[in-house]
Amino acid sequence: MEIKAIIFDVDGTLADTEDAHRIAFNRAFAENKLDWNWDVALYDRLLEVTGGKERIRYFIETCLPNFVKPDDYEGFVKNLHAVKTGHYTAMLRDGLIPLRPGIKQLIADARRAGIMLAIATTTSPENVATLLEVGLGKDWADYFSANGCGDIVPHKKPAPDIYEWVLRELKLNPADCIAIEDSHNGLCSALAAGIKTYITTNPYTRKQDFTGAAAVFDGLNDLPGFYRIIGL
Ligand code: XBP
Ligand code: MG
Repeated sequence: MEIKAIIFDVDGTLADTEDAHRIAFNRAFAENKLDWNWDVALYDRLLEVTGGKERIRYFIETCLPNFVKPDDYEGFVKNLHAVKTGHYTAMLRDGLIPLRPGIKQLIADARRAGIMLAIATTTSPENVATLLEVGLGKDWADYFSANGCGDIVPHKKPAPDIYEWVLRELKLNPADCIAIEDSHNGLCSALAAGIKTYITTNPYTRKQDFTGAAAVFDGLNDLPGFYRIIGL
């Protein structure tokens, strides 16, 4: 197989972001005078649902049976999530969330080899832009031929929508691409779009089910080894 494009998940794959997301959610709750606290164990469970707004709704539905929803419930969730995004991007701008080892080199090597790069994530365009501007530099967007983020598709991962959107943008068949993911939901999404998928685990996803993955790594520290396995 000749790899024409590498499609990257963002959260957990390009950077270990989930704890920063968790802290940002907690700051948004405190700022909105809500006595909610998502600790690591609870967040681990809430990660079953992708997307920040969807995760807040899931928490309310499953953990707060007595919560009285405000009249504008959608607006309430949207506002809470916007405040969370503000806290999260501030942490990114403060340089608290570096790219994972090997990522910058992999991107440079792929570009040199003429392989297209793309993003397929459930997180917001704002979060992706801030992470990659800090991690790769101001011209980061020039590196990516498709940038699939957040709410541009109706169904988030594990649905295949975001990967299908990226494939349309790239004008490539699934067989021309590989995906790099960190989670079960991400794997299901990429596989459902027909894309061969490699996993790099992180502390939140290490014990998840990766049946169907082409290979599972605990990181990309050993890039030559990774290239051998993926056939580059
Ligand atoms: C990541 C997510 C995201 C982040 C929060 O999933 O589920 O929801 O946790 O980001 P993936 P937002 O890595 O599979 O894309 O709050 O911006 O949604
Ligand atoms: Mg992920």
